[in-house]
Amino acid sequence: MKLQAMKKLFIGLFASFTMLAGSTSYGQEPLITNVDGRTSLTLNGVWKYIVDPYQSGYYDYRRDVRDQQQKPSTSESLFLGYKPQNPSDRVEYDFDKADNILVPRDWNSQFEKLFYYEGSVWYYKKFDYPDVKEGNRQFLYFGAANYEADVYLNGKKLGKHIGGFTPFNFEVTGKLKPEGNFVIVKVDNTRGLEKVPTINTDWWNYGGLTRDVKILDVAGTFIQDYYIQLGKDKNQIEVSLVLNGNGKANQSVLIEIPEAKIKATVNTDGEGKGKALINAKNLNLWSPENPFLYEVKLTLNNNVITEKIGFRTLQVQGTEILVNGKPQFLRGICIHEENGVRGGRAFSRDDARMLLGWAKELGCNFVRLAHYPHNENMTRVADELGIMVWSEVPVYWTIQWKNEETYKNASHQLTDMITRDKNRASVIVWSMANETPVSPERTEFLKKMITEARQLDQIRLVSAALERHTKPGTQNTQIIQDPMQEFVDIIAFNQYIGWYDGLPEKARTAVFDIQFNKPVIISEFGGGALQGYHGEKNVLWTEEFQEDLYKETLPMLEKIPQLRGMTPWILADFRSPRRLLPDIQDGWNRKGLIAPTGEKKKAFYVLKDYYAKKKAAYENK
Ligand code: GCB
Repeated sequence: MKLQAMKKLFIGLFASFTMLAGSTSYGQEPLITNVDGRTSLTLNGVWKYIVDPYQSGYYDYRRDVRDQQQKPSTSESLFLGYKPQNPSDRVEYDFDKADNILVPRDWNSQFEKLFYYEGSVWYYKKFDYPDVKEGNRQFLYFGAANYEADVYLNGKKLGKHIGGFTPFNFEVTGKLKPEGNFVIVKVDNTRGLEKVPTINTDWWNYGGLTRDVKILDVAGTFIQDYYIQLGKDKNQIEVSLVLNGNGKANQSVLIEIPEAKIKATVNTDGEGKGKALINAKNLNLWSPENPFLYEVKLTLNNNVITEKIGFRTLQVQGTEILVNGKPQFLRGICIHEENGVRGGRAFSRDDARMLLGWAKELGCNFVRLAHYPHNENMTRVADELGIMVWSEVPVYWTIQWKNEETYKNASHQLTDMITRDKNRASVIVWSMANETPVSPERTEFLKKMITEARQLDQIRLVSAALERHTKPGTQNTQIIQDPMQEFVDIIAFNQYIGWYDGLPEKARTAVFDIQFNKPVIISEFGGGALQGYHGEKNVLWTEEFQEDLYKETLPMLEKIPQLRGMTPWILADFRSPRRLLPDIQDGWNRKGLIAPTGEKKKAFYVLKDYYAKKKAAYENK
């Protein structure tokens, strides 16, 4: 059907909403989104690896960076896959003889010898690319590499990416051969003071190509990125998109949502960008109770991308969080991106189904994906299951607030997180930080980040996990002394009364004095327990202690008038090098409600009961 002949719904160019599409990832080319909806060749599977703690494949003996291009016949080149050809060729590495490693996966959980390893590992993968379609373009895409990745294709450097939890891509058009291509990536997870996160965290520094790797194959001019979500009005879908390619100017993109009987065109300007408002009456709105996703089709020059997208409105009014106009109580739980049952970083759909399935079993309608952007499967499965999401960047504890590079890094991670997940109805909160010490520089840093987040996305709520303190001169009045309260949409704070602060009974007399008329979420509370260790409730580390802590904490929090949700710490025990108590911790943070074996602890059921009551109380609001 011709575009002109189509019955057009109201479409207008307008300036009022976010232009989300088309941001640049850190040191990289613009990010391509909805990679699962595109033609691709997976490079997941078995790779070869060389552990290189002194980075001798990168630096020479004077610690100068080796030749960036392949220099045959000497070992004085980078580890670029060169094969000896002459008897005098001295090449001191051999990827073909190297051991296998699985991608995606961290290296720590694959090999005991790499469990504590922090440093450089070279990854190598051979692949053929037989069917290069005339005029098409290819991009090498990484879901994430922790923390820095230097990427080479067929012996030539494509670029470098910094930041361990966000995707990146490089154009490789014209660089692929029908046979015998090879990708080499130097991944380095060395911690650094100036990095984001910095050297001190309470989670495992899993290194490696931890998420999917693939070659995306797109048309010469293609839809690189788009935003399709409801704005404030439940009858209007806001669309913005960005094309990439020589033919990007003055194009028409067809948007179809067959189940909503929507067909509309969006025209691009001279820069290949387009915006539109599409009238949409009687949409089946996404909510935790009804996680309905529409199939959305975007067509440019007969090339189609599809994606399942949910539509819902989101607002804060006074102390209420409204989804589709309905007040919510966020029955949440914090989650680390880890599959303790298998060991290592979570990365797959199955991992996401396991973790979010547990959250569902607990009665959750909300999760806090701590403390960094999780893999895309998490937010997609959350969309499917009807679980609202708090998504965070690793601005954790003590970042270098005065370092401009550190800011740039944090800002890029924020941008890429939002760029990747802006079409997920499940995502309702972008979190800027966790437990950052108050100072003027810190506040400036976070305020700048908030401004950026709001420029990218005017619909999601902005927050940060702050800290609370006992008000000086009082016995047990709890206050938040953080100027960030003024700038966030939701006041969120972590509090550990009964664990790091007194015993659980301290909760009985605690009173929270929160000065802002905004919704409040308790972004963390909890205590450690070793699953299977039983005793009196006053014995630390027993399941009974943790159970009692939950029983004492919930009534305390209930007294906060603005309380609109919580995400206790944490769904499952997780690995942390800071947790060294023998026979109890053994390298695990034990605040999980579920053990690494999948066994539930007693406190799980306390929270589950509470959430069942909360759900019933909110049902008729
Ligand atoms: C916190 C941090 C979290 C830690 C937790 C703990 O406040 O935000 O990352 O793991 O406490 O267990 O101490």
